Amino acid sequence: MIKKVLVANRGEIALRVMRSCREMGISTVAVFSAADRTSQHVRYADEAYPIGPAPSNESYLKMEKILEVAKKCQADAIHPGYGFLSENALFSQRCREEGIIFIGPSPEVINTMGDKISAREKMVDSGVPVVPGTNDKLISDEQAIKVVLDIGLPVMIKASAGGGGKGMRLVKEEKEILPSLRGARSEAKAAFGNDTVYVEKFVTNPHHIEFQILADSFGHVIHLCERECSVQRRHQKIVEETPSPLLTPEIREQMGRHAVQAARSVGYEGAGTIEFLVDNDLNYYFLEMNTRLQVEHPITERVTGVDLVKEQIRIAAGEHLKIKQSDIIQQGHAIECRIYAEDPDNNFMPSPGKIRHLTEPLGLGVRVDGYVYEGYEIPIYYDPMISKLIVWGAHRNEAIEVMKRALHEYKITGIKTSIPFLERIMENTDFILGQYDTGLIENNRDTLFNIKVCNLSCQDVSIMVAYVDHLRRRDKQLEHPSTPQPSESAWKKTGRGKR
Ligand code: MV4
Repeated sequence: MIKKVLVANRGEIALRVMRSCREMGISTVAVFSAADRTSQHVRYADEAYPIGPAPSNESYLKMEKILEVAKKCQADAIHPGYGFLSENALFSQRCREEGIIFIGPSPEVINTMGDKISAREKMVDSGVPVVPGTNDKLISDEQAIKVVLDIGLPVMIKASAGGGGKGMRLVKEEKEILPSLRGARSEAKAAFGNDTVYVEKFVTNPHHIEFQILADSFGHVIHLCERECSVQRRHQKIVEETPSPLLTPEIREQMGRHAVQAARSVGYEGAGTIEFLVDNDLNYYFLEMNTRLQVEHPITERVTGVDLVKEQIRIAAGEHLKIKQSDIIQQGHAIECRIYAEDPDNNFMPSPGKIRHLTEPLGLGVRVDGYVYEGYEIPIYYDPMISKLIVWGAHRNEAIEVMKRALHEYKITGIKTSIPFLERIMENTDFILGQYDTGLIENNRDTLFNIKVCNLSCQDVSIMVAYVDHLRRRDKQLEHPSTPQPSESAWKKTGRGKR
């Protein structure tokens, strides 16, 4: 039985987890850094304890401090949320040693999936398609060149300890192999303290499509269909939707079976995500597994009706999964927009500060998972995501209309937010047609990064250009009165000059 849960996180996800706890009659414990004394998760919890200074490596990443609080307040379990300690095998291990339930998978599974080479190996063994590439790490320069040329250019060199794009290099030409190898290794060494790298064939213009799975401790594994996460910028997801406009029912079923197979092959327990790269011919390949609850989980909840946090808690408490695969049907269409405290027209610079005014959207089909309130000061120490706007419609076009309406209602002043950028995505033709891949933002720079200094029409601009031309001609005439004017002034053509 789980009667008390410590939530080892902050922001919207801490609140999200506590809401499900409350509905289950489970009491909640918040932990907070010095920067989060006035944060919502502290107010919402039944108990709250300080765990250290603002920087996360002195607070939310301090395993022993968090375990000490959990023991002192007699929490039965710890929910890690996402980020921070959520995919830390040592933390899962330490919880086990202290007799506290870690709401997530075992340290063994986290380790296997955290190492991309061993994850690939497991998938190959269990018949889940992986991107053509090496099953072993690269050793010498000579071997690396041979392996790359065997696979055939272009390839990607990736860090085995990586994920999320760090320590990754695209290699298009033979002469780039060794410099890219060195670059990937040194980046991986700096980021993960491990310079092991491997090679995969490069998949051009891929989609990023992931499958949600749930697995109990009795070997019962189901999937809750996919999330289309191809709207990304610098490996950061911006918009997610389900169902994916790309998939057919047949491919969805096949991918779902492979996702279940992937989870089963490692003895997975809890909620997890299998990421796939999908090309335009609907070939799909296992990319990596995320052994945590994900930011974008609400769109899956919206179309399947399953509360993923409740299921995580029940599985961790040793209950049998009551949902069968045949219970899972995608109803309608859900879209999530991530709202960041960033200035989209200034290279997405973080925009921390005090929330002056806040009006959140409401109404049919709208869910906001957030944590900020009027007068709240967003700390600079953590991720700048302030909320997630999740909408539902009976079909995709309706969901887009609900999203546009909800973004229009959303008013946040005092800081810059990504809302105007999200509104432009909702107006983008490729997005509206559902014909996009991971290149969407890059391919639509002109319209998405419409950096306006002021409201000028083409007519206004032509008048300004003509007037400047007129002034230049007049000055020339004053300096050299005898010079004949070559042609009619553009100013006259606009109809503003002397006739
Ligand atoms: C790839 C790829 C193409 N081919 N692997 C980026 C993040 C990391 N998790 C894996 N990534 C990619 N791996 C092969 N063999 C293209 C990407 C990629 C990408 C993947 C998903 C979503 C957005 C992306 C943006 C750029 C590159």
